[in-house]
Amino acid sequence: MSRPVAGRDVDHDVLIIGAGMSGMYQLHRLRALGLDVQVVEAGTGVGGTWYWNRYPGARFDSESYSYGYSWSPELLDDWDWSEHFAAQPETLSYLNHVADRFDLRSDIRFETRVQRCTFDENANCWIVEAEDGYRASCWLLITALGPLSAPAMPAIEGIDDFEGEWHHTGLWPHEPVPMEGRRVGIIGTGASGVQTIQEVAKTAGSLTVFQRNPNWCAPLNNSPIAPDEMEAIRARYDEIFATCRTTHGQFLHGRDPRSAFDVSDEERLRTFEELYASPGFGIWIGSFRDVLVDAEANALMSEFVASKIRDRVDDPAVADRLVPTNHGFGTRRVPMETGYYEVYNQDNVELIDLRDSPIERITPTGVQTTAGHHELDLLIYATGFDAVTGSFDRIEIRGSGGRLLKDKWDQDLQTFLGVAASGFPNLLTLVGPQNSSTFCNIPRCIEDNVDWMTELIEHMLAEGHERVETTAEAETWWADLAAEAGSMLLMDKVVSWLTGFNHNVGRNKRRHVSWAGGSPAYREHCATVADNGYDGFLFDQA
Ligand code: NA7
Repeated sequence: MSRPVAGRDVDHDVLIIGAGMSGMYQLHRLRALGLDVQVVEAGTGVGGTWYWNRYPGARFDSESYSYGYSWSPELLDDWDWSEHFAAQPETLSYLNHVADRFDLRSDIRFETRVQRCTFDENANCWIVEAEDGYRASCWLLITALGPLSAPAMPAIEGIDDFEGEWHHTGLWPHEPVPMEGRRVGIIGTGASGVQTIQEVAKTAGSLTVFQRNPNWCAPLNNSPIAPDEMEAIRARYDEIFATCRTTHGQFLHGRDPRSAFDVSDEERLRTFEELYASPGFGIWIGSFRDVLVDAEANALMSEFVASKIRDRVDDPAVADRLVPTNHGFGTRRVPMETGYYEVYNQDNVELIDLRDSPIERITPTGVQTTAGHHELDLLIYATGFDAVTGSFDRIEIRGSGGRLLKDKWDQDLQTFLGVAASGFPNLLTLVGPQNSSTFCNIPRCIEDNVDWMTELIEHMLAEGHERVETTAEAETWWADLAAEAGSMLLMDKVVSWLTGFNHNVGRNKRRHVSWAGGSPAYREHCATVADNGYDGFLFDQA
């Protein structure tokens, strides 16, 4: 039993929900302050996204060495990445290694799915209850739920009728799922679908891809890292992380300062070709400065990528279906691929365009579209997530006066810096809504958030504060700023999870779920708030 402030009688000083990358690091930081910290985690192991998303082909789109934690020189010293963009099993091994190296597991309770969190106004603490009967009180409650951790099934009739095997990519089983010789169907062609399709197509007897809207995909250009190259990378870690801090989304790719119209047609084409041949997200976020904000510049880039798709797909009619027409390049999340378009040249792969023939229903033996029935042995749902707020909604979180967080956010999604919500004292949300993390090389933004949160808690301990809460004014200010920052981007007008949509779960209008103003600006706002005595927060005021 710990008593951090004023002899408070609680089970733990801090309880963290989630043992993914943010929960793990937050645990490490707060333990170092001498606090009693308990993490609860629904899974049987650490890793969050990398624990759940075990689908075939899952891997980084960030350079591996820009993705790992930066806070321990020892960890940087003893971990070697084998590829520039590591596959999921390697990342999960890395996170298990971190858990072992820093003895994190001793403070993590696994297989604990939190059901309810209730703020006790009189005792100034949170009561956390889980499905298995676990119940604990804590002074501070920190959510480390991840922005993409509530998998969403499609709203299609007959979904429970299918008698074959089926899986959602975000809830993939731990045991291998055989593909050889089987009739496999997949619904969804976002980042997860694309990675799955290019892998499954290698061995499936047949693969039927049900595509509603094509996305603009670009080559990952992955390669192995030889031991001497890893040594050279290790020697540059300071420089690598310093570079990340300067870019909009903390990736290693900074934007080209030129306009697409500053250069000749030849020079523009040469630049596009170079980006297309270079590894990682450069093609998305390292292009001319106006490509993601100016429709005409964007059209040039889209035209270039469309020509690449047409070059790579043999059948022009199939290529046509793979070229997006309802949004420009980079205005939705760009799935990174390795041989994705060539998959459609294989005899065992068929592309079904759901815009021509929508799915009518799932049947016991397959998928019925308006054009015909597809018999399947295995059906894969790569249909994404109830992004950003979905993982909060699954928990009954009740703040002051018993108000439900879901109701508050359904009514009006407002947070202060993405880390706090008014009416919810002593609740801190790591990488929460309107945080910079969804537009980020996420571990970099996680570290910023955790470090900032840790300083806030240190401040509370130093000042003897028992209670912290943001104000309605502060969150309105931040939500307005987030809306304004997003409005500059072409993607602001496009329907995707980044703009808060998901028709499967009834999210049918624009929501500002993220901070699109860039990581450096986000960090600056956070620093200013702290420098001004945590302006925007009230301490010890009920
Ligand atoms: P996404 O990017 O949300 O993609 C989901 C895909 O599923 C997308 O192609 C959707 O088509 C499709 N979808 C969803 N519902 C349906 C229904 N009802 N019928 C047909 N097709 C459907 O999720 P991902 O998991 O790929 O990626 C999420 C993030 O994880 C990604 O951005 C990375 O950052 C990691 P739509 O485009 O809506 O027509």
